[in-house]
Amino acid sequence: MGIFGNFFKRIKYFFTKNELDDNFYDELEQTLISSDMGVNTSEEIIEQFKQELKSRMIKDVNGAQKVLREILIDKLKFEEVKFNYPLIITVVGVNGVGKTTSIAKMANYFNKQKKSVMLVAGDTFRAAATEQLDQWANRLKVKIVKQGEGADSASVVFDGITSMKAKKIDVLIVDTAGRLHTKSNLMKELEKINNISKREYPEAMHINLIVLDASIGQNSLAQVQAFKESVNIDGIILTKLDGTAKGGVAYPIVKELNVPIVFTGFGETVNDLSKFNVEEFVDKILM
Ligand SMILES: Nc1nc2c(ncn2[C@@H]2O[C@H](COP(=O)(O)OP(=O)(O)OP(=O)(O)O)[C@@H](O)[C@H]2O)c(=O)[nH]1
Ligand SMILES: [Mg+2]
Repeated sequence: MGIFGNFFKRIKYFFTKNELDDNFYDELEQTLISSDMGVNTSEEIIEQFKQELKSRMIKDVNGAQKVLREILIDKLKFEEVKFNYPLIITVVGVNGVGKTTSIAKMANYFNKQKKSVMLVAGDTFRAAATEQLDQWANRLKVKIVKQGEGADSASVVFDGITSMKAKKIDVLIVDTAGRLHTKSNLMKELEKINNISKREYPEAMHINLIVLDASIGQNSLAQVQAFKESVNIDGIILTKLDGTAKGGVAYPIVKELNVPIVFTGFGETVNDLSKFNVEEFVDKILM
């Protein structure tokens, strides 16, 4: 199975098999819904699609496909996130979505751009979390700042920033715990991490990226809403697009957060990460 297999094949197939008749829109809507776009977003896209076809007097399937492409691109399009250095990325998201793996992938990504990287083991909730990040740091030969299980994660971040400044590191990437059953504690912890980062290094660029597992579809939306209430989210890392994910969930997520997808993840190795490119993403759907 290639990247984003299911969703893309289905929409391509849809355009090769259908004429622009009465059933066309209903069936397209069903196709969008079954791609994890959700009912509201699918309806909205179909409405806009109909209006565009009408106002531009497009009556052929090829022309229609191009219009749908434009709409799908437009909905995920943002000005490119430009990284400034020193850069501090705090990675948030619930349990198991791929935070730690994405951090390793980003460390590799920035290393390839000739930027120095340091990791912060801010998930102090369990010992294994620090060990896991430590293993990645060793494998990638990047520096790591850690304390261990039960430590105050904001204090690990404080250490990280102190060390980042002393060693003139370009990119600090902070891992965080993701347990929602301690939601209010978790959110307070994230707030504290954010405050300390900004206070200790106001000249740096600070961003919070939320990691979302595309393979769980609409459930990602509930996670987004929970985080959005408490932390400022600057961008999205959409992971596990290599599995059974259909990719359409990107649409309601981006609409809810109104921030761009910055990276996509599509596997378990450090190279399975791309800077998000909206045209490429949509062309896998349609072309
Ligand atoms: N197929 C696939 N697997 C992934 C991807 N990203 C992460 N994983 C796997 O998902 C599992 C969880 O990844 P982690 O990075 O540990 O997730 P986490 O969010 O840090 O989890 P916690 O620390 O427990 O909250 C691991 O088995 C990863 O190898 C991806 O893009 N594709
Ligand atoms: Mg983790």
